[in-house]
Amino acid sequence: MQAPLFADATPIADGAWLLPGLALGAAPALLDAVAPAVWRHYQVPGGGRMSVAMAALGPLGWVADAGGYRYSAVDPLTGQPWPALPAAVLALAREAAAAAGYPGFEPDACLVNRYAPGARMGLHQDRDERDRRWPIVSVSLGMTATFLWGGLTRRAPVRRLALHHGDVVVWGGASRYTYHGVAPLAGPAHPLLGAQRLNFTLRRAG
Ligand code: MD6
Ligand code: FE
Repeated sequence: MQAPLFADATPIADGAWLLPGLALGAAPALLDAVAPAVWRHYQVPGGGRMSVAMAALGPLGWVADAGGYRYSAVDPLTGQPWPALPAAVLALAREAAAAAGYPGFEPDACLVNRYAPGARMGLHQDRDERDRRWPIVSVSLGMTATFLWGGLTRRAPVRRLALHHGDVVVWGGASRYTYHGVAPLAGPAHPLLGAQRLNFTLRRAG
């Protein structure tokens, strides 16, 4: 692993870094950016609905429908483009990616997940993006979550990692297809955001 460019950078696995508090400065811009978001609970192939509410920002948004999962330039719910990714958020994504060893990252999609207490995300891989060489930059705001970090197969052992308000995780390289999820949200409300957690994942999808 290379010498980190961010003093508090903590290695998680090969290609994956935790950058504690790196997003604190960009939090107001992130909250402004999602203010106009239209939230929805996507249906999953099994027939149920996700407990996490989702929205998207930027040129491409991740959507789930009867045809599966894909990226779309328009919101199927509104027929409109997704709200824009503000410059401050793009700057944060570039800074985080560079700090983790991925210079030149230009995200074109940001999936936003909103968790109420009890909401969770099952173990999954993120593999709908075209070019696996780009990492994913994940920003957490609000209540602390327990992130589940598995391995490259569904049955690999799972580590538990606390993600706090302002924390950034970057992963790519050998970790790009790691199985991961989020345990049911629990614990005290956040002083600023109340009883919820927001997670922003910035990606190069197209
Ligand atoms: C979440 N995050 O933290 C869910 N995926 O709410 C993800 O599923 C995720 O944080 C890929 C890369 C980073 C992530
Ligand atoms: Fe994911």
